[in-house]
Amino acid sequence: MSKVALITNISGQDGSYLAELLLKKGYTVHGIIQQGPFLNAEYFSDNLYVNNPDFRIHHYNQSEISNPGRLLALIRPDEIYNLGIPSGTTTHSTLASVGISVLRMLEAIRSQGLEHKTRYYQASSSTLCGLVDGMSVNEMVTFSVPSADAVAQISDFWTVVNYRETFGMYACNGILFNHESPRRSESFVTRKITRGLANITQGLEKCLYLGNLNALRDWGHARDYVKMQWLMLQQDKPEDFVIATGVQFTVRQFVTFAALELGIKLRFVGKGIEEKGVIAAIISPVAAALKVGDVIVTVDPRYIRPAEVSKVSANPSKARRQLGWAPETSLQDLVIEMVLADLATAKEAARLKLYG
Ligand code: GDR
Repeated sequence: MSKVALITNISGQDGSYLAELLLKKGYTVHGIIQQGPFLNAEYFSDNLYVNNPDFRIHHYNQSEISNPGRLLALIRPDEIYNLGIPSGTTTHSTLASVGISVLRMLEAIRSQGLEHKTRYYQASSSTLCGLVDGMSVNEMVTFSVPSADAVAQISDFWTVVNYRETFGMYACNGILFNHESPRRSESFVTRKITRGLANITQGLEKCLYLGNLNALRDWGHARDYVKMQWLMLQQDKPEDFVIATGVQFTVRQFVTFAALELGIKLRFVGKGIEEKGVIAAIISPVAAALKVGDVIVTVDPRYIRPAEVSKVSANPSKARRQLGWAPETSLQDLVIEMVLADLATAKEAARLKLYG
C-alpha cells in the first residue's frame, strides 16, 4: 500500500516541489488549495499530474480549512505537511488563520484517532526567531524580539512542540531560511532580480529598482528544502530542524551573478541610495540591445525597509549531522535556473509584443 500524504497550500512554491517529490516516491498525494479556485497550471504541467489517480486536489474555503477533520477521516494520511499560507500574506490574516489552523489540524488528527499513525510537519521560517541583526540561528535559539509576524509563527511552533510532548505525536517544525526557485513569487528579491534583468535584456523594461543591496541572505533552492521536510518525517523520533545552506551572499552579489548569466558585466557606482549598477561590458549576444554605460540597476528608497534585518546567519549542522542532509544546489546554479526560466518567459513576451 502506498503512503498517503496531505499537503496544505499545495499550489505554492514549496507545495508544488513537495508534491513532485512525493509522487515520485510513490505516495498518493492530496493537496489543499486555500485561496482562489485555480491550481497553478504552470507548476503542475508535468505529466505526473495529468490523469494521475494518485494526485488529488481539494479546493477549500476558510471555514473548511479550519475544520479539517472530515478530510482526515476520509483520506487517513500517513503524513501531513502543513505549509500554511502563501508567503507575503498579511499579519492579521496570518494570526487569524495560520495560528488557529495548526491547532485545529493537530486536534483533528487526535479527534480522528490518528495521533499514532499520522506524522505532522509544520513549516516555520527564520522569521519566528524574532531576528536581530548579526544573530546566528540553530535549533537552540531563544525566540525573542518578535515582530508581529513572528508572534503567529512562535505560537505555531510551540503548539507543535506541545502536541509532541503532551500527546506523544510525531510532529515537527522546520525552521526554513530563504528558499527560492523559478516558482518564487516576484515580491521576493531573487525573483524580482531574475525577472527584472531578463526583461531588461529583451527590451521589456529599462531599469531594476531595488532596496538594500548590502543585505546578506542565506538562499537555498526550494527543491532541496522539501527533501529535508520529507526526511524530517522519516526518522525514529520527531525533532525540529533548521533548514538552510549556512552560506550567505549579498543582494548585490545576487544581482551580479544574475547579470553575468545574461551576458552583462555590472559595475556598481555610488553609495547608499545613490548606488547604481552600470553595464561595464556585454559578453554575450543575449543582451545585444543594451550598451556599455547603461544604468540597469538603481537603488530606490521606497524599497529600503525601515526595520531591516540585514545580516542573519543560519547553522544547519544538525540537519547534516543527524539526517545527512545537505543542499545540492549552489547559489550559482540556483541563479542560472531562475535566470533561464525568466529569460524564456521574457523572450516569449517580447516576441508577442513585436508580432502580436
Ligand atoms: P525576506 O525575503 O524578507 O528575507 O523574507 P526578501 O526576498 O523579500 O528580502 C531579502 C532581502 O532583500 C532585500 N531587498 C529587497 N527585497 C525585496 N523584496 N524587494 C526589493 O526590491 C529589495 N531590495 C533589497 C530586503 O531588504 C531583504 O534584506 C523571506 C520570506 O520567505 C519570509 O517569509 C521568510 O521568513 C524569510 O525569507 C526567511
